[in-house]
Amino acid sequence: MAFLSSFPEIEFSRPLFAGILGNTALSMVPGISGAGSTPERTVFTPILDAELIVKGEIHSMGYKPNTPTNCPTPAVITRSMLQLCGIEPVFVNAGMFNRPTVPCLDVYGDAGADPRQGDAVPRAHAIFEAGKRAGRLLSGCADLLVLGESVPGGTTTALCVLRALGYDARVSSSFVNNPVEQKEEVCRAVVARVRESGVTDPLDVVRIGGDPMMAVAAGIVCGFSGEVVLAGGTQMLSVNAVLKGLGERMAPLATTEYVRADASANFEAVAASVGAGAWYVDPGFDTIGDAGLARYCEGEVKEGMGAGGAILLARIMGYSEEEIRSAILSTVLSFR
Ligand code: AAM
Repeated sequence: MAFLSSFPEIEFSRPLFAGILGNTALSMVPGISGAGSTPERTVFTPILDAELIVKGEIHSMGYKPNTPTNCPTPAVITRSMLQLCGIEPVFVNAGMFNRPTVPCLDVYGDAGADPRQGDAVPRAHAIFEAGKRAGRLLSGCADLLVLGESVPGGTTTALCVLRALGYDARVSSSFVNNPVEQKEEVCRAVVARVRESGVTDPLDVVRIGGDPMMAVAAGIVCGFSGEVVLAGGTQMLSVNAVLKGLGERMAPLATTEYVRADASANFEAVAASVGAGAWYVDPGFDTIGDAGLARYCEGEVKEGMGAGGAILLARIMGYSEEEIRSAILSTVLSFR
């Protein structure tokens, strides 16, 4: 594939990147998420991803937000692109178990609970409204908002919400071998609870079986006055599905070729049935010169922390494919 599936015709003068940080208790269930070196550590990955992007290194904890096989976090890619573009990112704390280590806009949400045991996001409606306010606030700073996420376990909650909203979705994974059966087990429980309760409001579906990022991201898209690009894979599809169900505007998606090519998921088909446009970036990690990034092409990590959208942003700001590739490589090497 070409570096970009097509070149976006977006007019903007003041771009901004925002990363939404959130937790779901599901990421601590062994086998669900590879977005961290152990299941227990996955809950810190959003905090460490943000710290890495802001500071270029990690001081607060003695480990990196890499995968169990030490494949580099996609936050390294996001960091390199924001440095290249000279963009100071903003982070939004949608709801986490622990306090972040960099300044964040805070909607005072809670970490998502295990949706098999009760409501995952009891205050979904309230944090959606707070997200709207955050979106209005950011409208004063930018006319283009690239919105990423870091929510380990978030592909499982995305599956729950997409299915409960009626989409024939299969979601991606941070692992090469997608733990499909484990995700289906969670999804069956959520869909059954949604059906029993008879809810139809998409924010009620997020309340029952989603994660805090979804409600906050949907709110930000509603509140922001300029263009928004949802930077992410199947998790950001679930945000568009929520927006569509609410009758609100959707945002085009930007993700990597590695998500599109994931045969265990059906990103393109779901994007088409939701009715959202998508751009795909293929930074050619197989030939970039780093063994960890090369594993993205085999299906490890694939995307995250808005990495695909950050690459797209650098490209539409005028940086060449080679400038982008060499910036990514040098950041990854300095983070080893
Ligand atoms: C975010 N940080 C990451 C990472 N992500 N660090 C390492 N690997 C990743 N894949 P799953 O549902 O399998 O946990 O995948 C979703 C997570 O993977 C999200 O946090 C996403 O941003 C990405």
